Amino acid sequence: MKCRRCREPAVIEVRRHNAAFCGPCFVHHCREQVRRAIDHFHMLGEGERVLVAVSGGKDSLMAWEVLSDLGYDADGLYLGLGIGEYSDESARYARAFADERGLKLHEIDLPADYGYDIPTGSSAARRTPCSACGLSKRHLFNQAALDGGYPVLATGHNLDDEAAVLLGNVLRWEEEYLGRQYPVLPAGPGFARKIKPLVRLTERETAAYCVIRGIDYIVEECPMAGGNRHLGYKEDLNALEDRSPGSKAAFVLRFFERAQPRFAETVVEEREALRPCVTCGAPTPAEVCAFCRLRERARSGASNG
Ligand code: Q46
Ligand code: ZN
Repeated sequence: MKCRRCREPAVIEVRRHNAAFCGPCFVHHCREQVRRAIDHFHMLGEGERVLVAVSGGKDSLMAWEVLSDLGYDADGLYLGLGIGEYSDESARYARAFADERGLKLHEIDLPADYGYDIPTGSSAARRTPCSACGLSKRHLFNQAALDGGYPVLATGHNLDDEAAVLLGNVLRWEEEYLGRQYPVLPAGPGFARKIKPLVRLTERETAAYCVIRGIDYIVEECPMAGGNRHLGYKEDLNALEDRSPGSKAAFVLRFFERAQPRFAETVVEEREALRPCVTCGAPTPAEVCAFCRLRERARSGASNG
């Protein structure tokens, strides 16, 4: 197998592109996929400041590196979720990555700064861990971007993540969620722009990128991920992809082109109906936002229990 670009021996095959690459050409290929996503979806202006939410995992660290390499002014944000040793270890990877490259990493610690962790918060609020976690992340990432003067927040969601979420949304025809599923969500009052620059790359590709680039990342899954139905969808989609390479990318990228705009109106209507949370000022359809309600229940649950 020879590299498509330079004809040297290849180290990775990418079946959906009908191509194989050597290490350096694969890195080039990945950067090009990110650049294409940024251009196509108008994610970023030239040299724009961007805050990258990093978990210590392969995707977010890769996103941070590639955005920096492409010339964007990218700082990192690590959110400590208080999930025992898993959180301690993922923080070490995020810090080591930033230190080695002289990049700026902001940190928020959920237990120290907000008085709860994901395991106790989710049980006190009677939410699944991933639901409490997702809500906390969305709120705090957005707030950190606004407070830090970053117009844009980037996350490391890859093609497999988007495909699994899309499958879940389509299986139930969740119109609101389908309307919100897009690689860029515009800024608005109380909202930074959100972008997903890795949307054209699969998990296998982001892992290979990190190995080739020598990026150390946390390999263990989050211990609270059990029961997360998206993991099952990823396996199903990989079985499909094995039988017909390219179907995963077609499913997601054609959804963005052809179907998502039909659902997008609900998002605009939703945003127009929001008002500031009386506690924290974040946009919300209720008097008190879902994050403040979670935090309150989690803190009273923690002090009672
Ligand atoms: S960190 Fe949080 Fe994930 Fe752990 S609790 Fe679920 S959502 S699985 S990306
Ligand atoms: Zn609030």
